[in-house]
Amino acid sequence: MAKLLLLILLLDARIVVEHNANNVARPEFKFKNIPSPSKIDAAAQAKLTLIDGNLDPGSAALSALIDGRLPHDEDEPGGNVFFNSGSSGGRFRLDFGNPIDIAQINSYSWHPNSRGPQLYKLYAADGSEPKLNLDPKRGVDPATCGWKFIALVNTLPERGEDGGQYAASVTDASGSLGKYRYLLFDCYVTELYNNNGNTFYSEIDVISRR
Ligand SMILES: [Ca+2]
Ligand SMILES: [Ca+2]
Repeated sequence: MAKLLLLILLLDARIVVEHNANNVARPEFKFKNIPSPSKIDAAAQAKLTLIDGNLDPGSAALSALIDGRLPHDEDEPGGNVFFNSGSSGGRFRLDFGNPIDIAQINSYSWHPNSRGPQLYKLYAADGSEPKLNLDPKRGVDPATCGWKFIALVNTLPERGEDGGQYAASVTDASGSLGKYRYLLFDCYVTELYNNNGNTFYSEIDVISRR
């Protein structure tokens, strides 16, 4: 019975993606249904830790993911967080200090071409899981060490231009994704043709349930 319930919860995770093409993307990050990035969401108070991979020398500090600040134009490395050029991405963790009831997880990115789209796996843990490994490196499936898989977020277009501004929103039909202390982002490159496939992440918001 517990397994069946878990399966239903997994199926209920909903992922909505919105895209502002290069010619209409503005620093305000406005989207039709996904809210603009927030300065006062639950992630703003979280502790951020790099688990695996290296940030690019041109990247902002990891804290730029939750600082509520946004890049002013479409190619502003210092206003975004991105993994090292030529690398295959990496992992980072958010810690809220205590489990919080999470309604929505939103990620925002902006770049005129291959660094625009997002591709990551999202995991969560409440801290009580037996044998929870808080720092699973690449090669270790987080789902095998206490983490619950929440969603695969993929904003890559099937065809056409991939640049612009992206917002991805993960929610659950029940109104809550669950009560979690930790989130793990496992970030991948969006293309393999050159070294520029690591996304320019501008902000990550976590909205707690009211
Ligand atoms: Ca924020
Ligand atoms: Ca930011």
